[in-house]
Amino acid sequence: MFWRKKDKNQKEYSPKILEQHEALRQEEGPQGQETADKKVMEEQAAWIPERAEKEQQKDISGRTKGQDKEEGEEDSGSIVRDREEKKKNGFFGRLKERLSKTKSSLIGRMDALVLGKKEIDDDLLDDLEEILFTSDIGVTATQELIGLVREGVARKELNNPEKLKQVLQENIIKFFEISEPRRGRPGPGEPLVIMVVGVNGVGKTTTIGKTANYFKAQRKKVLLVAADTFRAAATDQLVIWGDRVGSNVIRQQDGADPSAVVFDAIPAAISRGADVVLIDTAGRLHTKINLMDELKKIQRVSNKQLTGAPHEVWLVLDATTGQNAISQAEMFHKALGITDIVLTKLDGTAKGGIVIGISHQLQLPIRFIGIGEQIDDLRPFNASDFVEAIFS
Ligand SMILES: Nc1nc2c(ncn2[C@@H]2O[C@H](COP(=O)(O)OP(=O)(O)OP(=O)(O)O)[C@@H](O)[C@H]2O)c(=O)[nH]1
Ligand SMILES: [Mg+2]
Repeated sequence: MFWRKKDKNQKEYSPKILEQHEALRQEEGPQGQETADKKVMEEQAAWIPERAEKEQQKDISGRTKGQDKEEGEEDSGSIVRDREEKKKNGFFGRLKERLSKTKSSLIGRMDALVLGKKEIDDDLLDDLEEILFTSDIGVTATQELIGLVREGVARKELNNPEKLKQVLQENIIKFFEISEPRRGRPGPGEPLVIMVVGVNGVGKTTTIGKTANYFKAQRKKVLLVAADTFRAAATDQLVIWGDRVGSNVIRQQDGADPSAVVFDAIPAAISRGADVVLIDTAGRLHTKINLMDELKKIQRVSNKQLTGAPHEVWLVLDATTGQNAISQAEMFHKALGITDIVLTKLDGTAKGGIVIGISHQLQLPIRFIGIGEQIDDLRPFNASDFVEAIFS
């Protein structure tokens, strides 16, 4: 655990916490005073001056001040280079670098396979099938891709092994063209309520922190809801993110009913004029209560407090778990009706092909991908960029 609690008499306060609560006092008038004071004490308990000092050394992108270049970022150092171009290259370069293990697993082996080959024969197709399958693309997507290649070969449209990569690339991009899920939309003046689910440790809380930062950059007022009340310190972890991105966190004591937190949070979000509400949930319960039942209850309570909420249910999946992610996705989708997938930890895994398999098999969109632990290591998913980063 990287934070620790402090005793209630400590004198030091996080400037950000004080700033947020001053805003709360002003918003809610004298009645808000008591709540705000209580929240200052609670949040203060989770704040560590040493860590905050370290955070201050970092700018909002999570980089340490003075460190203007990230590992793998393509920056030739040329001063005259066009700024936009540099930004784009840096952005894409970083994506490419973070996906490098997937690239060498999939494309490295594919290049070795076609090297020196003059034609596409059955042996070559069998080997290609094995490469695709062992890159976690999944059985269905692999079979479809091989089927398309076989058809092209049979029709004599495809005979050059060198062209294989291009054909696969084009067809994989097509796999991502799926129909939009049935996401709800908030009414005028209502907040967009997003419930974030997934098994323990996949990166739900981190994704919420990064997403809050993403929405804040679009000038949205974001409210975080600590509905993982089962794991000790889960709320503290969310409060640290809230502090970092400047978003209030609605919380109750550990062990409280998660639905009760949501029951209070939604009217609070409406009265405070929040644009986006992100609900953090548990990945595993320490009680006999079934996780899916608990999550369904949160859905029901949300809908009771605001018709149509949660408007979106994001399933967070850890890419390093490979094929297991597909079975998790099926289970959550069946119980809760997932609207979007967030694939985390794509950095450092060779199993990035799972992105293709999951989206294709479940016909669900990949909304964001996580490519690291920093605040800006969450990217809206773009199929062409993703496929190009792997294939180029
Ligand atoms: N490398 C990498 N690590 C990540 C990414 N996303 C999350 N993590 C790390 O994964 C670990 C677990 O993340 P959490 O956000 O606590 O996961 P969670 O799903 O909320 O876990 P529970 O609350 O226990 O269910 C943390 O160490 C995160 O920093 C990512 O995209 N890349
Ligand atoms: Mg969590």
